[in-house]
Amino acid sequence: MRDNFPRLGERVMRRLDQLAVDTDEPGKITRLFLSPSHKLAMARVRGFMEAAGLAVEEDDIGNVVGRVESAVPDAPVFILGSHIDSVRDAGRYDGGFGVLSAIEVVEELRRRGEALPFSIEVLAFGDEEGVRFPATLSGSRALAGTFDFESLGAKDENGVSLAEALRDFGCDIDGIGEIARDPRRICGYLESHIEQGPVLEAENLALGVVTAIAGMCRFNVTVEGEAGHAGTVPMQRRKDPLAGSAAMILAVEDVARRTPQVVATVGVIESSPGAINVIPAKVRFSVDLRAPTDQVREQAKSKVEGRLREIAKERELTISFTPLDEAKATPCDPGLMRELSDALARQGHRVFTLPSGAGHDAMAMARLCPVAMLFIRCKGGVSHNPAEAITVEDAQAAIEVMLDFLLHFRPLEHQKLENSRALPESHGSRP
Ligand code: HGY
Ligand code: MN
Ligand code: MN
Repeated sequence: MRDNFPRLGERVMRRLDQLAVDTDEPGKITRLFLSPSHKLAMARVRGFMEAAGLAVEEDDIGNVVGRVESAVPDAPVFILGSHIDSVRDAGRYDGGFGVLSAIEVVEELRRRGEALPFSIEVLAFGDEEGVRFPATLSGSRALAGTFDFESLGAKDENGVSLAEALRDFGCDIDGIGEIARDPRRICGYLESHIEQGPVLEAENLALGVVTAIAGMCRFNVTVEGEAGHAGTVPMQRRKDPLAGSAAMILAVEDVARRTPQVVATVGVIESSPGAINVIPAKVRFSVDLRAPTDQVREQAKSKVEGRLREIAKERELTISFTPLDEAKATPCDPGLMRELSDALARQGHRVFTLPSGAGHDAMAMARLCPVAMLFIRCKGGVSHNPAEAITVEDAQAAIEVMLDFLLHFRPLEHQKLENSRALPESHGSRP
């Protein structure tokens, strides 16, 4: 931490501790999309943005948008940000760090009276994780103009549809289409985020530049058999979907273990009717499958499906697959990567690049504008876990690098209003 630099990292850490209080599960951090704690977190982030001198709005998909105008007329916009929703029993840095560090950077630019040739928007996206509803990245997809309107009908575990939840939250779903940004006006997106992996720590580095974000697909597998009495049906005559699912889950793991760079996770399983003395009738489990390239991921997915169908056939079970969400592998912009690497070097860091196995809002934003990500080391690479941890020194270093990046960034001529990039198509029809 440099002597002549304000200790912004300390305030970010304090604010992240405050944000951690906005939870739907006291004692844990669980902040799902459009939940009461999401509303609390939006109000808290709005307060931080207003204190930093940003003009703040809340849009109709549950994002908080802070904006500071450039003095240059018709200046393009550079977007910073990340997400404020969390997984269940989460850590306190995933997403929130990117939002609060961006607010610190903008406040410091204003404190110094820096006049930049672009306006800045800071986004606190409300739905990156996709834990409550099947879709993910709803907030950033709305900005990119790729929001899937058909996802409005999808329901959460309580049978509440996304459309109902948005209305209950005070959002106007007819306004979602207006959120899309004009790609001709956006000159870039930079997201700072914890690495959620062990690489930077192993390299003894605080920060790294992301090269690409792994693509992912999520789907449910429903296995149906024959319910029966646990005491009377002989083992050889059973069509047990839970025992079958156990074999299938091991097959998912086996395919991923045998396929380089592929990861696959079964995170949720439900069995019905769910009685201790009843052979289950039906089981549903989730699969989250990722790979650095879409081709490898699609090959692995069809291998998994083939293995599961074989097991179902052997055990006389019926099986069906329900796609939930997909996000394509996303390369970061080489030009922004180079600028971010230069900022790291100027700030005295060894330049290190690495891919992201985790998904991020930058995947959606890449459909709108060039994107870059700055990773910050996290202890043991642990994330999606309350043990997630970063240091104040690394938080400070990230803020200094982001500031340096913005002070040196100059939107390419072609990114101003002359840019002829077509507006991205938006998914699906209105409900
Ligand atoms: O699942 C992910 O990779 C991200 O945390 N949403
Ligand atoms: Mn995240
Ligand atoms: Mn996450």
